[in-house]
Amino acid sequence: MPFSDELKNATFPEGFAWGAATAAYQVEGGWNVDGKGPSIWDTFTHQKGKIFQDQTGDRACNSYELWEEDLKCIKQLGLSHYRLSFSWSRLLPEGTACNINKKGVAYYDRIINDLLTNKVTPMVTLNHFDLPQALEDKGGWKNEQIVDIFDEYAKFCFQTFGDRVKLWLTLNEPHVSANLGYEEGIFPPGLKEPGMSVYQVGHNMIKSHAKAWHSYNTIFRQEQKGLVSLALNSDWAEPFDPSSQDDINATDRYMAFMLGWFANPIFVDGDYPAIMKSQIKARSEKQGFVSSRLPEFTKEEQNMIKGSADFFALNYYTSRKVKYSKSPLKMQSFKTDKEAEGIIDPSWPVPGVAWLAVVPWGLRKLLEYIKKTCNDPKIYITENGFSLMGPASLEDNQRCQFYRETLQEILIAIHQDGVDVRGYFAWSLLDNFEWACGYSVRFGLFQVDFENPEFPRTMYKSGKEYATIISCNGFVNKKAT
Ligand code: PNW
Repeated sequence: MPFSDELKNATFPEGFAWGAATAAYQVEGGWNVDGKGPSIWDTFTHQKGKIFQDQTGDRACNSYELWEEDLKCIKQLGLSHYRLSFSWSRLLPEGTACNINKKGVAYYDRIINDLLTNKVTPMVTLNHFDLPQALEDKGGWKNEQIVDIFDEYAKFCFQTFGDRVKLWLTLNEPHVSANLGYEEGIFPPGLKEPGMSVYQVGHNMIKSHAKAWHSYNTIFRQEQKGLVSLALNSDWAEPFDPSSQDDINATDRYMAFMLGWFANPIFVDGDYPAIMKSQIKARSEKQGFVSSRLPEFTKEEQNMIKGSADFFALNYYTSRKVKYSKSPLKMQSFKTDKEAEGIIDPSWPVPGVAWLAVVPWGLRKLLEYIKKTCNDPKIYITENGFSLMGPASLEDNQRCQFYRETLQEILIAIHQDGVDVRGYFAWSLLDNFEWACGYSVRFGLFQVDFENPEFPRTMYKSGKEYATIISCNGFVNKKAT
């Protein structure tokens, strides 16, 4: 997309949130110290053959001990906001409020207070993939009891930290946890139960989110005056062959199965997208199931879920060209239910991790799509980033260009398309433990030297680029490069 002359001097709206994001398991380390209970990621990474070179987050960036170093990074960038997640089992080692770990509370108190002292607004994710192992032992996200247990945890956090934290996300990327954890088995709990658990888990996650939102709304909102949502990831998708009706329909399904699965219940009408319901129902029936493999919400649940978010939190990384892929009925899986295949256009660069084709303009299109399909919500982009294979050079020129182009697309979305974008969080503040890829993939604005026991942080060139954009609230003072 050309960045037109009239927008050359455009700036971001006043009060735009300039952030960077991390997640507890990916940065903290300190996996078994000071009373922390294990999470499913501790269990998973301690098994052989699950993660690149059997790496673990046992130490990660050691942010548990080096928080002050992270704070320095945040200040160097000039961030107005910082997104972190709480380790549920650091706060509640068994997952429930029967046992509260005071040292865990003190750790997050300290982070929150330091941020506020430095005029940085915290945004906190209650659960970013790392479910307490004690809860997994009781069935985890597959067991409906998780809805009440998550609500108890959320209330504990609102009660304990809500006097200072005003931006909350309940869950991170339910699409990713359900698919990678229960369908493909490459994230914990490592199950491969195609076309079944993925929907049950998604269902329980939606209800967990909605119940926690209602607790906030009825018990805490009046006093604390914060906002609560959940972070949804989505690709932008376009038909592979724009003249093929099959590809056009497949693209609709691709978006419905990725974004609509969660966005439609919460932001539209309390229920799954119609095309998702009909597709899974028809295939389930023909496979001999008495009812759809996609669970149904009761009317009461629909009413509880509809409208249970105060803003839209979007994680955007990549785009796809979508082809219709007819799947034999006997094949039962999330992918074959969707009957749509996402393809990376050969002209799109893939500099780091294999799924991440760099398509900055896809973000503008996706923002417009969300504006249209989700009732024009306030949108925070809670993750967006560029990966390199590690260790990566400090001269990360491609990543500099990526941040410039992406932020220009957001400016166009705001000024030309009228999308209500309130903030942007780069993924990530630091190079960190990139889940199944371990430390082989680097997303940071700061490089971390994992070989050095002090885990020194050094700003990449892209960090300087981002800091300059933040200080200008756009590109105004930027000389042509
Ligand atoms: C998101 N995939 O996860 C997460 O929210 C971050 O924790 C993560 O580091 C970031 O994106 C970069 O990966 C994803 O395999 C994990 O498609 C895996 C996938 C997508 C997103």
